[in-house]
Amino acid sequence: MKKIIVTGALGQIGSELTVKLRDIYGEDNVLATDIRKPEDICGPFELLDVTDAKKMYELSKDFEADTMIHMAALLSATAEKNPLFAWNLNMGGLMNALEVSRELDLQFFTPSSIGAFGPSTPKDNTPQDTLQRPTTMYGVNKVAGELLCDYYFNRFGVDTRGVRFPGLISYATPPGGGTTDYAVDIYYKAVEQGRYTSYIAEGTYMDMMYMPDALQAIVNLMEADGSKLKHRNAFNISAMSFEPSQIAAEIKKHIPSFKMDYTVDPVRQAIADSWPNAIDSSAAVEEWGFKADFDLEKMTIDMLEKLKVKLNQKAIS
Ligand code: AKB
Repeated sequence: MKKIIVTGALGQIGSELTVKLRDIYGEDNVLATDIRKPEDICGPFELLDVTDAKKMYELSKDFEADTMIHMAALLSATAEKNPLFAWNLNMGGLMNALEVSRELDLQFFTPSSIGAFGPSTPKDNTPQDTLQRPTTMYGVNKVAGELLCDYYFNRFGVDTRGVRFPGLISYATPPGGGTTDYAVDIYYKAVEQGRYTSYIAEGTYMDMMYMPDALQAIVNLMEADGSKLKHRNAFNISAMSFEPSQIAAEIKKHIPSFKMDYTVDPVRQAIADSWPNAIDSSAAVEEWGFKADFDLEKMTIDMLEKLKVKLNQKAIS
């Protein structure tokens, strides 16, 4: 990766990934693009609607990109509200990005998700290669995306790579429209109000990861020796699996007065129930050395410290 175009660069992952890539490869070597303008522009930025194939091609060519990191997509809960729009954006954007990568010979990354699994998938220690019959539009998009990326590698030799991300947790940019977002909101509300109402029911386990580990995983996979990759586009990766009362208990260690109750949202609960409890990341470990530094305990310490500063507030204790 030397000259990288990033789509969805103002999103939850894109905003932090762009900063990390610029630190590693140089500010002028990373072109950030998004459908809206950033509040402060620092570094190369262009407006891009990923359904506009011509503009995506022109921006990539003019920038002399050698890598495309395609992040623009709707997350699970938003996609469920407007499935047709999700299909058009998630699949249309991906097809355009793959085509541009084929035409300009770009290395390519796009994320899949634990959402690519469904209720018939084994729930615990979910294997790398297993049944994938998701019941959400987001999941349908992710499975189709994994297959398309494999197709572009096998058929056209495009160097496509990807991971199945779990829920990602970060203090920097809030997520929007995901099912796992409760695990981000809970930290904000703990610091701001000392209490949280969870829309996910007690006992619902999902895989999660702290953002620094997710960003490092993208860099490591893209830098990995391609000849060693057997599962190019859909590596299971996870750092931890927990359910709401466990994250609440961890927060309570630092904010003893913290309280949590539940008002379950049936739509997001149904999505969560269709996903695995805990996936097996061993293929990623074996093929390109995936590792995560943050567990629930370490992540909670960091999140609360950083949010206290960000929200300019003494944490409630
Ligand atoms: C979501 O909840 O939609 C995402 C994901 C797990 O892909 N965070």
